[in-house]
Amino acid sequence: MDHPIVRVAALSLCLAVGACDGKPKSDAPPPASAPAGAPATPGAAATTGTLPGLTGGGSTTLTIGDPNAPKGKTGTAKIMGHVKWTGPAPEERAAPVTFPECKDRKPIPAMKVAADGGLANVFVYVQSGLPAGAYDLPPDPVDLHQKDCEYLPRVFGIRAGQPLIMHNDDPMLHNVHARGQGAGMSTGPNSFNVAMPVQNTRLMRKFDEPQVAVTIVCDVHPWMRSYAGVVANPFWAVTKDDGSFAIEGLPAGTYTLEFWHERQGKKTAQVTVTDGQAATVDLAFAP
Ligand SMILES: [Cu+2]
Repeated sequence: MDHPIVRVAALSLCLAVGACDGKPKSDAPPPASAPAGAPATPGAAATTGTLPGLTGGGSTTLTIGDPNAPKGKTGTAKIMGHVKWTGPAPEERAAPVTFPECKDRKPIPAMKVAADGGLANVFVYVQSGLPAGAYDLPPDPVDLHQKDCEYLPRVFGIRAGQPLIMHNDDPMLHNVHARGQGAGMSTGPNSFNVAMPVQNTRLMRKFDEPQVAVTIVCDVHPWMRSYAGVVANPFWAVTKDDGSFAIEGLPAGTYTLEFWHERQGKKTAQVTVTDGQAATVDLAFAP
């Protein structure tokens, strides 16, 4: 069983002896992200804990949620739709001419647009309208990989307080520099900066509070970007390559959805859903 706490313990040892063996773990990594609307795990609405043995910036002690808050409500309603880009086809980024260690890189464009205009990597979530309540954290961590000089995934959702496992799959130094929004971009909430010099090592962190989105950069390779939509409820999705998304398990209600894109900013839409029904919300970003 590959429990986060076990991995943190291994990391502590790793840091204590000053080096890691660099051998790949034989266990399979957990899914890259929890599916939207995944069943909640009882007993995790309020999470308090310490993360031993971790160095660098950011919080090591977290208290997430109100232990006395009612459980967050779920249901059988669904929201689905497509996000499109209506402007001209974006130009591809030029490959870097330096950094020979990154020759295998497959650049991930900021504007990932399908032939019909479908826009990928838009973070969609229920911003408001849910009944008061605290949602249990998903049982699994979220994984962020550094592979062939890119972060994977480019855009992901994570709950405040949910473990983020950062992997360096490359035989070179990367760092994971999370910049929370606000005055102290590199020191405030949701901010940390950890170096990962050794291949096949992992670190764990958590984000402190909901924020869409936290930018993650590598200070060694300036094109490397990932974006974390840090949310307080399980109702989020990232648009697929065709621009489609789906959020399931909602209680009936009227909600404000927010759509966030790294280049195009934010848009909101109102939607009303009823039990057992699917509502469709299509949205376009224009130049
Ligand atoms: Cu890097």
